[in-house]
Amino acid sequence: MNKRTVLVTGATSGIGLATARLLAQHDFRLIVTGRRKERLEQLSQELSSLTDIHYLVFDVREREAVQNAIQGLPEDFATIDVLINNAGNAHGLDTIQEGNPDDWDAMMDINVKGLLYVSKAVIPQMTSRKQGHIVNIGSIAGKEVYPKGNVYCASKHAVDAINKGMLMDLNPYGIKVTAINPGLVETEFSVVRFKGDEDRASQVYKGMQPLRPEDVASVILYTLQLPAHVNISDLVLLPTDQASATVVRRA
Ligand code: NDP
Ligand code: 8X3
Repeated sequence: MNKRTVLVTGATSGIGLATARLLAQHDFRLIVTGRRKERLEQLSQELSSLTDIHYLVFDVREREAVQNAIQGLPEDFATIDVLINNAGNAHGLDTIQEGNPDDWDAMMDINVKGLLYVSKAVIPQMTSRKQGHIVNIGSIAGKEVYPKGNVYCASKHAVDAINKGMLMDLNPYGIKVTAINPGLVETEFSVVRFKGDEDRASQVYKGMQPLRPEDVASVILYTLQLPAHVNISDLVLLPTDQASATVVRRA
């Protein structure tokens, strides 16, 4: 079988980075994206002995830049077999009355509209080939709401709805659509949420064992390796220490 080409958004850190590293070891060619060019350059160097890799620098919020980058891919990377919509973050953890509208904009623009823009740029080639697989990284926050999670939860509930909609609309084309919804994963996520406050970020995982980004990557790989007639449409992945968005066993 020919190697499939996978486009991973948000591959400069956390889940996206771990996924790129794992897929490179398993017969996938890679297009990695993000805003931090130096990290993408380093990753391309790191993985180039394992697989063909190409990187694209864009902010998923910029619709035209997304479209131009994907349309401008060199010929040998132009056919995308798998899209992993991973780029995203939480910005702030505040009550609705205290929330910062700039944070709300960031979360809706990146987690929801950015995912749509990238999907819009990739889906036409999948529908025309009647083949493809889209993996959307949602969250336990897309299944439940927790105090002060309001807008981040709304953005991930939107991803949940978009995943269901994609599954229906792309069904006639034989395209697989998968949502992976992790609970607590220790990445740069909380550092971004708390605007660089590493002490506060580390408190999120205090006394419990969170998922590692590699754990999520291994589940993504599993969904990509299933036979052609099998699709995981929606999966929640929690650390053993976590039972829901708000129930976490801590030492
Ligand atoms: P990280 O902060 O470690 O990684 C986030 C990635 O998203 C980075 O590569 C970043 O790249 C990219 N990104 C963020 N904003 C933009 C943007 N505007 N344009 C392009 N790329 C962007 O966090 P995680 O790995 O944890 O997060 C990955 C996904 O997993 C997110 O969708 C998150 O919501 C989800 N998730 C995370 C959980 C967790 O507990 N960590 C749990 C459940 C879901 P760059 O800054 O270079 O642009
Ligand atoms: C990230 C997990 O619980 O911080 O999506 O919302 S949580």
